[in-house]
Amino acid sequence: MKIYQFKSGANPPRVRAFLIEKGILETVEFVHVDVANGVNRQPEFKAKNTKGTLPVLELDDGTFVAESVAICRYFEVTYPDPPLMGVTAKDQAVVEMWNRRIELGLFRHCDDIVRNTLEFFQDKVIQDEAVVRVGRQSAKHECEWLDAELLERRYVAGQTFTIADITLYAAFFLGARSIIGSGAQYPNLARWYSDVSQRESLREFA
Ligand SMILES: N[C@@H](CCC(=O)N[C@@H](CS)C(=O)NCC(=O)O)C(=O)O
Repeated sequence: MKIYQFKSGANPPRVRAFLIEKGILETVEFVHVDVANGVNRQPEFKAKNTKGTLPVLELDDGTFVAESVAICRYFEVTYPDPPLMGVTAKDQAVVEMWNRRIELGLFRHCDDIVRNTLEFFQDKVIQDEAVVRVGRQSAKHECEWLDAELLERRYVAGQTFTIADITLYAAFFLGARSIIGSGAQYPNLARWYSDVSQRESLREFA
């Protein structure tokens, strides 16, 4: 079993953090792909994932699985303990709801800002200042909403740490950290961030 990845970025560390939380990082062989030199955009890599993105899981039967959450799902089913995606039908639905809300909300807005501002993406996407403006405004609204949501919960989806916390941490890595600033305006989000930052798994975001 292999995972094609690179050290930085926001998505490969989501999967590594998930594997560390499960205590199974060592069961996987990591293959480094030279994204800086566009190796992921060349035919050899695109034969594994036509989107050219990372991470990609290669199973022993030759199946390729892209998309961080899909890769995490594979490991959740094959190594159920500790659960990071809920156990009962209700818990699984609640965790998925929160993970999607974070991924389609704050994470996406922060990702939009990064892709539309960094020089690295200049020849890869059409950069648009309007997307950055809307992204900043939307990210701020998401932070306000999440701050209220976290008033009575330790973690994003309830009282236990789940994949939704890893996704929110990835959004912080992408830029939400600078949006909440000192945290004075977002005390619950700041408390959540300082709490989860203690976890060894999240040091993968660097
Ligand atoms: N939705 C995908 C996104 C994957 C993605 O965009 N990965 C980035 C790294 S964070 C990538 O491969 N970037 C290199 C490129 O687009 O050339 C996931 O959840 O894994």
